[in-house]
Amino acid sequence: MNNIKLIKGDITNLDVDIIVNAANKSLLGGGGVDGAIHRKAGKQLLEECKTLHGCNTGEAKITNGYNLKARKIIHTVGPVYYDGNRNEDELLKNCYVSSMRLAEDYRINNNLNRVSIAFPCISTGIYHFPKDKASLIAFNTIKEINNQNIDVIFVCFEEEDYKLYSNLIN
Ligand code: AR6
Repeated sequence: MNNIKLIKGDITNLDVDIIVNAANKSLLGGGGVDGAIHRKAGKQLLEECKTLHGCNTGEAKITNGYNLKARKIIHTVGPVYYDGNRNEDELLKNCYVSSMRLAEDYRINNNLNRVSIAFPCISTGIYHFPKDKASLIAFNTIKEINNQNIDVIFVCFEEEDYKLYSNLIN
């Protein structure tokens, strides 16, 4: 499992190929990590996002990184967590699967040997997905995909998430 890493901090500072945004269906910005990414990437990001016509829950779309150090941003829409009986687990898993697919497309289309992708803890903020269950889904999905050409970094903004992921990785 040498291609999975964990860091605590702000995803907008990372010098990686791709950062993932926990967006909403409009893809036109919002609070949380989405707000932070749009603020730092600049207005051109919103202009590109306007051309994408939104995104369904569990799916993902890619844009340029603009003023970020990251070359690309993959915007994925996590599920809003209600009671766990509305397909929330599957939809969250789909976010990781869709994002990894786009990352692999990016790698192939640009003739790169490897790419690095950083994920925030999708859906666990404003969308209230339970953090323990979300970390398991994220970690197990990435392990299951097992793409040795993609370096995955889980970025935890909160200490609670960092502890949960540390227990999974070690
Ligand atoms: N870097 C890394 N992680 C962050 C950062 C950051 N700069 N800021 C927050 N987080 P949330 P959601 C963490 O609420 O639950 C937006 O309005 C945060 O601690 O950003 O998927 C969108 O437009 C939490 O662990 O996303 C949608 O409407 C994680 O990112 C809605 O929120 C996700 O929290 C999406 O809600």
